[in-house]
Amino acid sequence: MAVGIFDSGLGGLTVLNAAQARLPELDFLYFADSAHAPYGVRDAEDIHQLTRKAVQSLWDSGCNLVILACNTASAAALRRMQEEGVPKGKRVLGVFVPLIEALTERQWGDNSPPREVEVKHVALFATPATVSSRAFQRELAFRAIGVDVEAQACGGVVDAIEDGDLILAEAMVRSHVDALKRKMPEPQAAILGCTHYPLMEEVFQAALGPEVKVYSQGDLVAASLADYLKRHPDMLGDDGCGGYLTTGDPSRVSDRATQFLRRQISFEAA
Ligand code: DGN
Repeated sequence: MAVGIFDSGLGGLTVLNAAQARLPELDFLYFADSAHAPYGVRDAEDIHQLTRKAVQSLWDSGCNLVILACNTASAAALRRMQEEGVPKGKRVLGVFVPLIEALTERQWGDNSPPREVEVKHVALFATPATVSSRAFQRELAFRAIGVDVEAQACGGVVDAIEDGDLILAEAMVRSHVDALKRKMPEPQAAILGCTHYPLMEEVFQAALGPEVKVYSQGDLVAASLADYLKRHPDMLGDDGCGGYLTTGDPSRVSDRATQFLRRQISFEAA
């Protein structure tokens, strides 16, 4: 009984961590496609193919439900995968919905017309692929009116985090926040639209200032997963067990993951 969590690399561990804290009785099977990370600079077709393959392998390992804990994959592949058809009894979900729900204070099933929300100026920080997909803007516009979104493509941050170079990652985050502020001097809220960025959340918050509300996905996705499983207990499946898989070098990926989560994580070859 394991829930599958997928990311191209380590970022999805921020979602896994929050999900494990909220649902300690569950097993999670984490899949990092480290051999092909980062996805954020790949084209949509490539991201779709890689994501499809990884999700299939999690389904084949007994996970009925797979969370794409990667905004880049959610933006480029989720809708297409769902349209192409998901095997009976299997499901794949992304990470946008809980964040948009929190920002617009509106439930997903609510199909009433878009309405005014409290925050008017929103900064979006994400990978180049997520920003150019405009997926966040689309989902927001579907539910809220009068929200001005300024996006900053944070090239390089994921690579620095994956390389374990947190000093470089911090410097990059500061410079991306400066660039955003030149375009939108007073954001009221900021979306961390990449699951790697919660590892840098304090740096984002410090650079943005205490008055900016920062939305990141770990806890929001975990709460939404708990709610989903309550409504769909069959999605837990009845075989498969938890663990950590990577298409990259397991010992290198384990070292990085252990460094980030500050607890021992051991990856095996996928
Ligand atoms: N963590 C991924 C995301 O949320 O978009 C980014 C990973 C990548 O490969 N760029």
